[in-house]
Amino acid sequence: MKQHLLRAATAAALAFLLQPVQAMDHSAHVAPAAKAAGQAMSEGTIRKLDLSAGKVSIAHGEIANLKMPPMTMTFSAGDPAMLKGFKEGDKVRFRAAEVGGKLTVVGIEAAK
Ligand SMILES: [Cu+2]
Repeated sequence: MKQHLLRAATAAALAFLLQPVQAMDHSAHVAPAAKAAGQAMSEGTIRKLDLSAGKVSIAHGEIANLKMPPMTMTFSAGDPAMLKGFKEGDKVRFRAAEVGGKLTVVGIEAAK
């Protein structure tokens, strides 16, 4: 029985190793819309969250598309619902853009 389980595990490991490389490329699942448009994500840490106001303060690294150096600042959320599930101190990857003259987070995800 043990021998049988071991053989099954080995087969599974082999099958995993033999997968095409793209199948293991998890980045394909990250913000497909942003990726498709060639839009870079920025990195940061959430400092403050205000779901009712739809605002988020982020200590962010360089935001290339906005030509912005690293700083801590407050963004509007394109959709306040996108802030749900995040908390202060969370490391995130996000897409910021100027929307109607306001610096806005248009996409956000947890950073690993
Ligand atoms: Cu900034």
